[in-house]
Amino acid sequence: MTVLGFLARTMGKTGMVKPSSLVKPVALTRIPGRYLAHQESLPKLPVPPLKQTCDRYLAALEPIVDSEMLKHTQELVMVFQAQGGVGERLQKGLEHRARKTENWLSDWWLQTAYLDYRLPVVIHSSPGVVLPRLEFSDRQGQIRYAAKLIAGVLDFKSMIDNETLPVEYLGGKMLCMNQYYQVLSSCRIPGIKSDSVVNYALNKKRPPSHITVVHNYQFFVLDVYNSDGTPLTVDQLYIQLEKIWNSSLQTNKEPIGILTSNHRNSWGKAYANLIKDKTNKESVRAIQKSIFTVCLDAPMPRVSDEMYRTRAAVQMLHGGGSRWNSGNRWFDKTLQFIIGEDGTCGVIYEHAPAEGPPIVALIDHVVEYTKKSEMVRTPMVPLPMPQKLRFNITPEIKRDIEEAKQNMNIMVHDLDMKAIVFPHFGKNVPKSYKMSPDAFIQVGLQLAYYRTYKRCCATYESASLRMFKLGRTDTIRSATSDSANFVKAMDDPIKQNSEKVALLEKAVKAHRAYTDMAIRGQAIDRHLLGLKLQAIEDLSALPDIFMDTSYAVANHYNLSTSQVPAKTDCVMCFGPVVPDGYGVCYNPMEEHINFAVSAFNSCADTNAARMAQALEDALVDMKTLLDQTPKAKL
Ligand code: COA
Ligand code: HC5
Repeated sequence: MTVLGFLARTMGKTGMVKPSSLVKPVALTRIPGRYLAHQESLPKLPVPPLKQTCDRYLAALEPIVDSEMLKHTQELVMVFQAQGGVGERLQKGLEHRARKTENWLSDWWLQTAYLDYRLPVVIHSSPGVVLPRLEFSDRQGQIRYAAKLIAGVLDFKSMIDNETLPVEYLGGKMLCMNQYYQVLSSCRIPGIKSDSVVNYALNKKRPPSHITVVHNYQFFVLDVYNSDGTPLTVDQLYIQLEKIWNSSLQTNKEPIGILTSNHRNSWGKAYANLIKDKTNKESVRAIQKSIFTVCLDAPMPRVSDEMYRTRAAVQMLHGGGSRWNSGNRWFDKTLQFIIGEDGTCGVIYEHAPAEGPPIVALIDHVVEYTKKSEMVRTPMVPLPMPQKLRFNITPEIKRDIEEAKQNMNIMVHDLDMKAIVFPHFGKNVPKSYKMSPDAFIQVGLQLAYYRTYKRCCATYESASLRMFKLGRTDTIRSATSDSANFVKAMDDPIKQNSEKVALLEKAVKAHRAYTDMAIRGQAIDRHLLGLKLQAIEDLSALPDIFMDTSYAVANHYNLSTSQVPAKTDCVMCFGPVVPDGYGVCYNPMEEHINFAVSAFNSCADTNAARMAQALEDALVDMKTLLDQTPKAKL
């Protein structure tokens, strides 16, 4: 893991208004009309004032480093921001970059957070989404649901194509919609040192008209549009899927897709070798170009109802290992819908092109669509057999597959996951106490961590920067001095409840204030990253503040968290970003909250189930504290 942890990963140029050099190789056209007008009206991401970031950085360190380290860092920061010093010079460089680009951060972010990040995308980068359990448990149910789902995605796609997607808002401000144009017909491509992303949707002349379907590790091209440009109907899709299913009954095929789960450098090398063969190259290209991928998964081992969500979460994140469904994927594909024969359904997506919210908006639409759409059998013209993608497996490719299988199985064993429904309350309770639900949950996480480890840790929460053109995310640092004061007081028998409540309120307010600052482009993390990258471009040596232990501690996120709200009652999940950390994703509904907590089994100090329990207890105890303290005192 790099010093920056997740932060060192990136995002970049997904520019669709002005297409990026990273988004290759098709001829990109400007999207005319509404979309462009909307995009042009968005403000540019600001570069925060240098002194503000320096002050806020020191404040953010207070709860997570000791006083000696803090004192040392204060001195370094003073030198860094001194008049005529290196900070000022870098700041000017950043301001210049901001003037001449649409977004000073987005290319850097894509590159650093994603394309240069070399750990496997599986667990370390790609998030999963588990849909509410479906009622089917056989092949027919699986195919029927897959047909409806595909039709639902195509329905959503028509809104993207026609530019009729409703513009989204956050805090009363319009959001950048660019990410919606990046998720279909796109794919990550491995490289030896760095990856890239291709997007075929931007080719308006001949956009792709097929999806890929994978069953028993065998990939198929399924054309989803009729020759007149209308999408296939649910019953047409059903018939086509049935043909695919019936011609991929053998279960002894090489799981070629598992190559995509490997370390990026290894996969980059294997990829170069794989596509030397013309047939392989064409097959890979067909997957990369496809609008999205549908994985028809084999049933997984049955588990108790209590364990179901956890098992489904890992099926989405990694597929269960080489014996199960891990080979039934192309992990570089931006969007993969997983439909298990046993009714377990969900999504895994490759994170480079987009954040969770656009993916979840698409999922919400598809889930509603599948509820409405009925299969009506109508006579129709026969459709051609979907084309099976061929791969020539040389001994070298076979070796790469075996290596990828082994590594995947190690990762599968190492992932410790616990998905829970927090049943006691949802957004309703914090709201009734006039508190931000998200801030309440984050303070609960701080309490859970403090109770477990008797210390506060660097904590990351994703904040959307989509108020700005091509905006992605910044960091809400949830460990604040105010949250530290509260978590230390909460279990202190000397403290009165009224004092604890006052500290809780203060911590929640501080978190909400940090959130407001972050979504307005005034948080510290992307600014510090920008200054650091500017230094790499301009200077021969990194300024001392970036070589400092405090900076390493600040970027070692033992808690990496994200709220992804959805209308659908689904669970979202991702892996930790440091070896001794937790990944916590939550979807707060009105009266309950879906959480997924991940950790690594190889770390003796972490335990996902224990943290999930600590979180449940913390939130319940916070509510009890509020309930027990007379209103007059609040
Ligand atoms: N009293 C009563 N109600 C309150 C309140 C208060 N003091 N503060 C907030 N609320 C209400 C809000 O009005 C809102 O109401 P709604 O449920 O009717 O919409 C609700 O509580 C939720 O607000 P809050 O919990 O404060 O969070 P938020 O919705 O503003 O979200 C973030 C906060 C950080 C998650 C959001 O700003 C963000 O950035 N989201 C994107 C994150 C992201 O991109 N994640 C994925 C990364 S891949
Ligand atoms: C479907 C849920 C996706 C959530 C993914 C997410 O939150 O990704 C974060 C992106 C960012 O830039 O903050 C990264 N994180 C998983 C490490 C929190």
